[in-house]
Amino acid sequence: MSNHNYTAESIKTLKGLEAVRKRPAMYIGSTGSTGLHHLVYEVVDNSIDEALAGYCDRVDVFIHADNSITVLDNGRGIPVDYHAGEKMSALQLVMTTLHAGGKFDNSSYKVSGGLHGVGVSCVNALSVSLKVEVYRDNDIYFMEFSRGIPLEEIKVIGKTEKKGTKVTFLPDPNIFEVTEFSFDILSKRLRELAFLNKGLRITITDERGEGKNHDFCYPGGLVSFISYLDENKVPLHPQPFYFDQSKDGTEIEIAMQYNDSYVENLFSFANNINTIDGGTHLSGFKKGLTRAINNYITDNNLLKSNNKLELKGDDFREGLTAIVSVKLSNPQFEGQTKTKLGNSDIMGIVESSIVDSLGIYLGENPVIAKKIVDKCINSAIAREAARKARQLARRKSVMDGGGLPGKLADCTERDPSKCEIFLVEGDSAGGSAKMGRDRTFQAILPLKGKILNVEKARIDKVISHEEIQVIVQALGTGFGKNEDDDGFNISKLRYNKIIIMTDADVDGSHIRTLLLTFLFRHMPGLVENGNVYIAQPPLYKIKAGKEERYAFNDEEKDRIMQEWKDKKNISIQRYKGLGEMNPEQLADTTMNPATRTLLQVKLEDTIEADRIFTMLMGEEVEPRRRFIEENAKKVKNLDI
Ligand code: 0RA
Repeated sequence: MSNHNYTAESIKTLKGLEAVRKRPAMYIGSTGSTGLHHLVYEVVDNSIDEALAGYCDRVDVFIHADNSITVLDNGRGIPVDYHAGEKMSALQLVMTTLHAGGKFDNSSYKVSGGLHGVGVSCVNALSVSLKVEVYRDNDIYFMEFSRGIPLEEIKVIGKTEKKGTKVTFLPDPNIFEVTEFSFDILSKRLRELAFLNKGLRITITDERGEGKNHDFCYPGGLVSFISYLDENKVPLHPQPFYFDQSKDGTEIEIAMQYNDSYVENLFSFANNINTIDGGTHLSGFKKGLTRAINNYITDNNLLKSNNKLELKGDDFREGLTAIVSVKLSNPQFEGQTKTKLGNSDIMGIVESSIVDSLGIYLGENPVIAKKIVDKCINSAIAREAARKARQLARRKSVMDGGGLPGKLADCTERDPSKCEIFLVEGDSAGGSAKMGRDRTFQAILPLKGKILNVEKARIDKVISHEEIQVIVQALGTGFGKNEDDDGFNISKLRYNKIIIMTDADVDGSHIRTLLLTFLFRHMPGLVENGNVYIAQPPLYKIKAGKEERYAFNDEEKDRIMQEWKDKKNISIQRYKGLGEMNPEQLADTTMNPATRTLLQVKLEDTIEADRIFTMLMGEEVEPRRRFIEENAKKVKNLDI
């Protein structure tokens, strides 16, 4: 530092990075785990920009033993020449100025830039140490920074034949609440990036502990992505449909495949960012899909025997997995979380391109086209049946009076934000729960037996299932697509917390999974909004004389046994069912907010969640068998 010359410019850049350190969340979203991992994406995005510009085909990421990260690419290398206007090297400028990247490179469009797109200088500002090596013109250039401040001027430290950039950084523990990287989180995003940028090889190596390594490279791009998403599904046609187009600096890529399930699975990306709230590219895709298939049906007169049937948008997407990825030079992201694409011209471009290309594909593949059209027609028939079943259910509930199910023990509070409902396995536990609850704000809905596995059932069957009707009535939200007359509406939810309470045995797990499958597939809004919880009843009661303790897992039981090792007459009761507890015990251990533990169900990764539900609950037996074989060793308490 002592021999470093401060210029007016370097002071200016310092001010910029100071702002990042003062308000890190404004730049990287959070200072928790999400923000920490975002640092890696921010550096990787620069490498991917090099790949998109055609100069880089490999990115290697390392998690070192001390939780520092290295990102190495074989791109052009960050420019190193002296920048007269700014009175410092280009490298220093890139590393210390917010949004410096574009200054050098107007010709190639920057597309990545991450969700926050703040650049590598933010990573620098938020790292205790950042070292960068640039391989350019046969020299190795080096600079080191601490909290964004250069430790010395740029220097050449050796010769090389390589080209590229290597950035190694250690996140600042004064900024981040968490400083441990998750291999799984990084690996998932890097895999996604490899799918989205076909042919780019991305590796990740974990040097901590036993060490781990993944190597991703997909020459098939989105087609490989579809195969990954639908690994556990039965496809309707062997190869995904694929289309790409590059015009006026805008690139559109679409891959889709129908499978024999009833689940619609659409993913959209803009500049490699998962636009979870969709936007113009996704709307354009949906419109184009509807038009293309409708054109085919009309041209081939395929609705003749069913001419009263009206196909709706949803009908064209039943059992469809599709990915829409666009790359454009001026993305406009909208919405609170900036995950919705707003560029209006994209809608028409995507729509017309899919109408044309899918139209040609259907024309050239009549056997596949017939399967797809049949699937759409069957969906419309089922939707019509579902509408009738729903009307019937509504009429029945009106005749029952009030519209609330008879077996619901409702609470007296009317403000939903204060209310909770327990979905309880079995009448006997339901009875204890009713006696143990605080009736002012806790409602109890006992469920008999196992609800329908909705993963294998079409909407008409789901709607006709009695236990599901009872749940839907109690929750008050309605269910299904919003565009239907009586679709899911979260503002009508009658309870802020929906608590699944099942026995701690195999049947209980099954019932919980069935309930979660229903909620995830048909009321995903509740999961996204954090309304769904799992009750944690104790596994053991440990008694010594008059003293009683509860243990919620084996470790806790062992700890209590250790503490009590000098006591006499210790007895352990393993609770198999909620019904074995009396109402006060159930209330104390599992229901009373002051003493209970609840697990909140969160949806962090929609892609992984879909794969798991399909694998556990879907038609294909083989993937489930593989999963059971791989995981059987981990099972501790299996009571058969
Ligand atoms: C500015 C301009 C150019 C490349 C880069 C930055 C660049 C940054 C990073 C960060 C990690 N890897 C990177 N690779 C490249 C263009 C360079 C030129 O025109 O030669």
